[in-house]
Amino acid sequence: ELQYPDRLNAATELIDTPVRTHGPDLPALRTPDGETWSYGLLRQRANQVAQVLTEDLGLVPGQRVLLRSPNNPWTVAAWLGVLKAGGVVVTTMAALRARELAPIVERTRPAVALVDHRFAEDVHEVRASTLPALAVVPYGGAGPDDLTARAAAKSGEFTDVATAADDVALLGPTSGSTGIPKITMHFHRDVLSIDHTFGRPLLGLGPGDTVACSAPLAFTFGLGMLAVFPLRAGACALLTEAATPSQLADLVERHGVTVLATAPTAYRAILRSGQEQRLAGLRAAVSAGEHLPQDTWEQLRDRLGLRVIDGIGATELLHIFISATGDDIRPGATGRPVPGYRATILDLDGRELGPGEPGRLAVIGPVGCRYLDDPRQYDYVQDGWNVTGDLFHRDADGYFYYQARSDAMIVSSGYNIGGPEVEAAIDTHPDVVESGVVAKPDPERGSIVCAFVVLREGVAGGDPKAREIQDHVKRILAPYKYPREVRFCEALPRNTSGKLQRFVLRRIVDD
Ligand code: 3SK
Repeated sequence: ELQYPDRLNAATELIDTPVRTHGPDLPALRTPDGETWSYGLLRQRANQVAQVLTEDLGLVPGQRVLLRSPNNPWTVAAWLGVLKAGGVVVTTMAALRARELAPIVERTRPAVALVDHRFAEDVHEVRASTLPALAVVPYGGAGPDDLTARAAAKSGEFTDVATAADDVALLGPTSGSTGIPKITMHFHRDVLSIDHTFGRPLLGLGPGDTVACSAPLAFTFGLGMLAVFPLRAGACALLTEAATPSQLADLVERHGVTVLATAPTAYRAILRSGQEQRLAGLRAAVSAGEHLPQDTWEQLRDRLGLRVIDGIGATELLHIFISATGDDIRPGATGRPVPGYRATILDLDGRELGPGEPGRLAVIGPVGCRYLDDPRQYDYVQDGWNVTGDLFHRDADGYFYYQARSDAMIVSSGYNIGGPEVEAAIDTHPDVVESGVVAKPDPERGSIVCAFVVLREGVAGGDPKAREIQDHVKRILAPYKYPREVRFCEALPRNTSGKLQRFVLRRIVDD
């Protein structure tokens, strides 16, 4: 069992302890355009952010700070600075639109928002409509109010707030299948525990490693891979705002990346475009966010000798809880519970099922699901088990095999997309009567969002209308959620009580 002292600030452990252990000069963060932040510089900037928050903005421990930015060094400094000041980070992806941010702001009520200046407009819009008291501080731009200018005026000396190990450090929104975000709460000790359960035992990073990851720092997969694991190990994270598969291959080749973490979609695209030799410098590769097909795993092994570490995690549990590495990998299986976790398969009545019997994956370990004030807590945590919403079976040796998602969630290129959220966006188009959205299997992305749309009488379907609806969705939701396929139909299949029969739509797309 993991033991932590009663008083623990995760930021102290992530940046001050490494500076003490390795000295200030090791590179902590790099960017593709040649910027390098040493551990010493990252510590100084994180301290300066903590000073700005407490001295200029009056932040007190326990208050929340919203972060919104693509992956860059100031985002890591801001993240650490909030924790140092005893604040609670509310992470949001830069891709979110105002209407997606609004419920997050409304539910978490941050005191301050630290926002990459290029993404400030939506935050100002949400502030005006939802939380006028929110102090919005841009960064990365010019002017005396920019966080970087304010930070430059500070000494860089700060005594981290002595938070309790189980004070909340992080509020991580996750889009539920309904589109109403659930806000997961994670403690300071949770942030460190993912290194004990996954980072250290499965990746074994050290000062010689450079890690790249396509996921945003705002997604806990990216937070672990680009901040928690490398910083705990004295390794370096390569932070990139652009992470298409070919850009990732380029980064690995040109920047000496030794560990890559991305979704299966990217590995498949790299293989399909014949660029896999550009990954030859990797000593480890991690795949998460969606199911890794066995043939993708085998192609990377056969063409490159790379045995990809597959894993399944959840924002609710902060990081990966089932995975395998090295000789423990059993092709076709996601793996076994990582150290500190137990897993089982439950039937619909909560009874444990035996080997070979498919059912609901349930796990228990050092991090558990805690939603902020949300009755959906009781769906996720049942009899102490975290019931993840995935269908798996296990074999007699305790390896777990993915079968399907069991709810209305669509997993596309590693992103979780709530079907009902996309439907609600499509339905705001003036020509749309109603819509039903399901996952369509896709060789590239695992699944794509496929929308069945009923148009107003007299309105013609066809490609131009489909494109118009796609553009409409991109304007109101993060663009990765738009329906890549739009099909027009006369009516949607519904049961006698009017509930959309998604399984009928799924059957149509599967045919
Ligand atoms: O989707 C996943 O598998 C995942 C992995 C790590 C952290 C968070 C998530 C949702």
